[in-house]
Amino acid sequence: MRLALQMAEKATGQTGINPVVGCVVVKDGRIVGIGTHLQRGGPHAEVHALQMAGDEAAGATAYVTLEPCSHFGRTPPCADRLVAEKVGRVVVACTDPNPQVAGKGIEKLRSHGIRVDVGVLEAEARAQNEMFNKYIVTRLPFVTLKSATTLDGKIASKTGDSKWISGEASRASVHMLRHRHQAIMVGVDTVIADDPLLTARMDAPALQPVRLVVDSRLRIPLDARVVKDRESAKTIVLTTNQASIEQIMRLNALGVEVIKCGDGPRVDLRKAMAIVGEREIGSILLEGGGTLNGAMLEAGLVDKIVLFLAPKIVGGTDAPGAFAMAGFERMADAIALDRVTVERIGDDCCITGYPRTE
Ligand code: AOF
Ligand code: ZN
Repeated sequence: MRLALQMAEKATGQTGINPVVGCVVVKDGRIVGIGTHLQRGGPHAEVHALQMAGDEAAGATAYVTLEPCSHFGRTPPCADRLVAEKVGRVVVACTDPNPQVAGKGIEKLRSHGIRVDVGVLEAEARAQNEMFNKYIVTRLPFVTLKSATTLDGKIASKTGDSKWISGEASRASVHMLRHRHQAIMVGVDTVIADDPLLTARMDAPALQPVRLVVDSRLRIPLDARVVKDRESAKTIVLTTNQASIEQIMRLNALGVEVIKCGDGPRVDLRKAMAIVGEREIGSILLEGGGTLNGAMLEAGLVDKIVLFLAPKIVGGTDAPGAFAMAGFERMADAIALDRVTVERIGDDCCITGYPRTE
């Protein structure tokens, strides 16, 4: 199961809204087949592994990180395939939250007399598909808020200088984070101030997430890099019904899609998430700045926070922070994080956690 999890982990970012899944088939103490779901529309992990196992699958044990599916999706049900191959036993890490499956895969296997054990390395398996787990039941994207701040919580100096807060190792891991999400989201002020390219840049070629820019009044410069660069990734601007038709047409002519999210003066972020979800974007890396971070957090739309804390102090009362919000009067009301982990990356400290929702 550990091997199956490791194989699945490597496919993170490349399966779209689908989960990552690994499968290892073992017969008489030998591994006879291994497989990973590599791409949406492609074979599921079990099919790859059973293909490799061939005749050896009969009577073997299949270790799968996710409950085998029971439905006809882009591919036939894996449960049927496991039955047809006469696999003797199936060990499952966790059940599939997809309402089309949700226990039915396990039931189907058992009804054919196959022994099924569930819950091996369950927590790891569930965490590995945290983005899929949210999307498949809510149709809303899983949002990871990423920021890099100084020890005093600033994302720029008082003059707006923001290059470079975190160290090289942290910046490299941000590119991996981008690779692992289907979209990157920023506010238009970030585009105006930093003119970022918003691509994933790694040693090996990376997958390029869709670029989402939240821009209520369509202030995005037509010569911004996210507009001019049409090759690396698609750019979508999220705006309001008040946006000027002329500006929308100018952006469209440059290959930028513009989506209206609500009638108010600001983008309705909840609506925006629903629209993005409808387009089968199941995960977003939110890279701010402070105003958008704060608004997303206040709206309860942030699922996870990844904060790189750099060991430096820039000061400046007016220097911007990572979360611009009205703020709470009492510390007891502050947004607290659960399941916090701390990792040292170069000289920086990377803090990860999940905003408490209750
Ligand atoms: C498995 N093994 O390797 C995967 C599963 O896109 P489709 O039509 O192929 O189906 C995707 C759904 O199937 C997905 O939502 C999830 O419930 C399940 N994924 N199941 O048995 C796999 N990737
Ligand atoms: Zn399947």
